[in-house]
Amino acid sequence: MLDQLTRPQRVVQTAPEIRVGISDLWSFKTCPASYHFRQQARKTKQVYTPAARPSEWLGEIVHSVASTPLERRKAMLLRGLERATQVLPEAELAAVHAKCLEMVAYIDALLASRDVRYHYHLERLDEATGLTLVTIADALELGRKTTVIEFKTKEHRGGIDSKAEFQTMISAWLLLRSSEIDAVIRQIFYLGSRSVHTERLTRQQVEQYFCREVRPVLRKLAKAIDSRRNLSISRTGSRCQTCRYLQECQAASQAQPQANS
Ligand code: SF4
Ligand SMILES: [Mn+2]
Repeated sequence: MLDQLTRPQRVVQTAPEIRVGISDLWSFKTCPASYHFRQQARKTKQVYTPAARPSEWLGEIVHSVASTPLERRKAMLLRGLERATQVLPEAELAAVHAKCLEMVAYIDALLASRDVRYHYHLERLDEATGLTLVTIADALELGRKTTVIEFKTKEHRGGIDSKAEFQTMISAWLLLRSSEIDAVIRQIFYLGSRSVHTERLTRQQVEQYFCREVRPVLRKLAKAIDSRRNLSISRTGSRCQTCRYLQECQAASQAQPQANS
């Protein structure tokens, strides 16, 4: 008994919280190496500059301008275009400018009479894997019909693309886990084609999707982080053409010892 009382207490080490953004998770799901490069870029505080692709600039500028209060929008738009000047030719810059104004006007028209908060932060620990999921929804309408709103600058008609599906299901899961509501509406504004996908998701649908599509990826990621392995697996494919880590990835593969050499 005395021995028990006098024995030094074991210090319980609690593992540091691991926060995973939805885009990080998507990146790990599609190509673990891109997840790894993303983390590296974050650690070294590397500022990401979109490549010479007008579509990337358009996405970045539309998202920032739409969520800025009216009086500061012009400055925000100019700042985005100024950054783009370094890599985009003038004609493409003008097209980004025009399309951005058009897309933001479309978002405004759709959201004019709705009580919406932009850049809405959501997060929650997933007890099953010990990872904390974090995201910022493009916009959120609270109230009786809680709606997760996602802007996509691309063209898309009919249904929903797989990335938007993944993103919005996780946002819905985070919302449902933190509230009593029994359903969430998701709306994807495909700005390039001026089409809107609207769908009501019940708690059961969201839970089922999460268990089937999200938790297995979280488990794999938790294991990979824990063992410090499998984070360099590169899944080459058509996605490499638009991958922002293409240069780093090519450099890393050249540095790998070649078999039979
Ligand atoms: S370039 Fe391709 S293989 Fe390399 S990280 Fe990007 S997506 Fe993965
Ligand atoms: Mn978006």
